[in-house]
Amino acid sequence: MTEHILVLGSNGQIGTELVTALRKAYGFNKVVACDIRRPDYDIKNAGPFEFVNVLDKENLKAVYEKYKPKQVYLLAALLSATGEQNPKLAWDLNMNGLLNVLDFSIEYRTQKVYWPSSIAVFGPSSPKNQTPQFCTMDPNTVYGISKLAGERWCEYYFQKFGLDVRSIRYPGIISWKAMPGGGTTDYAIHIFHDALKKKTYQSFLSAETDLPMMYMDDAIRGTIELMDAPAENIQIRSSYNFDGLSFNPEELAAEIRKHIPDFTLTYGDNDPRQAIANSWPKSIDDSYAEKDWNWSPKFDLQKITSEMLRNLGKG
Ligand code: AKB
Repeated sequence: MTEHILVLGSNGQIGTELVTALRKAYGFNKVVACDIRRPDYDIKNAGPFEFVNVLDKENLKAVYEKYKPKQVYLLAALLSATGEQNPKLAWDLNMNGLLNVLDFSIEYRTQKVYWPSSIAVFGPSSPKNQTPQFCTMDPNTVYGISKLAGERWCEYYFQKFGLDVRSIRYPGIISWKAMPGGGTTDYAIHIFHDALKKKTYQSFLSAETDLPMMYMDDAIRGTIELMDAPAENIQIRSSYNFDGLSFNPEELAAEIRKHIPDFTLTYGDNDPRQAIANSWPKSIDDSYAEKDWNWSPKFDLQKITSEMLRNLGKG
């Protein structure tokens, strides 16, 4: 085993920022960005990069063979909204991508594996407010179904093979560096782009759709804190509930108006993402994350709004 860390799916919204954070923590050349697509930046001058398709076992094995990674982060996935447009591909990528990574991580004795789950594992029969870690789970999107099945596989590989795999159920992640990749929570990013460009935004979710959300800086810090925690503290081997804050489009618009007073928010109708949002929790109880690895978010709605507008306003 070498000191290398692989980030599979490194060009996405989370991967882009996770690679930077891991390189800062573990060394620039130790973190290998891997994606099926060429990144926007100049590959030659930007630290190690490999073209990897997690569904292509030969290709994936060759990267494990080359780096013998001590840690692997698997972020390649189809999200809730795009998953519904292509359910079979979403299942294949989200499920077989995970199984390939779990298998090679055992074969190459990878010390730790990170795989994100999502609030999409919950469904219409799950409690809506302060949704607990353990409760009825009946996801009705292919994304949610694949994440719930993936959680069970992660726990199975931990129990059966001793693989140290760790996971978080991400809420909607709000960030400005890279665009989100086809989720139900994406309105909470698009709204900032349009507020700055056009002073108006048409939301695909209705005014009072409360959803759990988190600022990217908190999500990255939480992910690395979970991975750095002593193994004996990690009591949940499926995936941890992980909370930042909850808000709805109307509350977000009100906060944006403190900076852009003439900002207007309108609402579309009949968007299929509304039904997905309606099936998800409004807020999350993450007391296991708090207890096991001291999780505590730092960004509230005020801070997120000013950071988003400040950073996007520069560009
Ligand atoms: C999505 O909306 O699909 C994602 C998620 C909550 O996992 N952002």
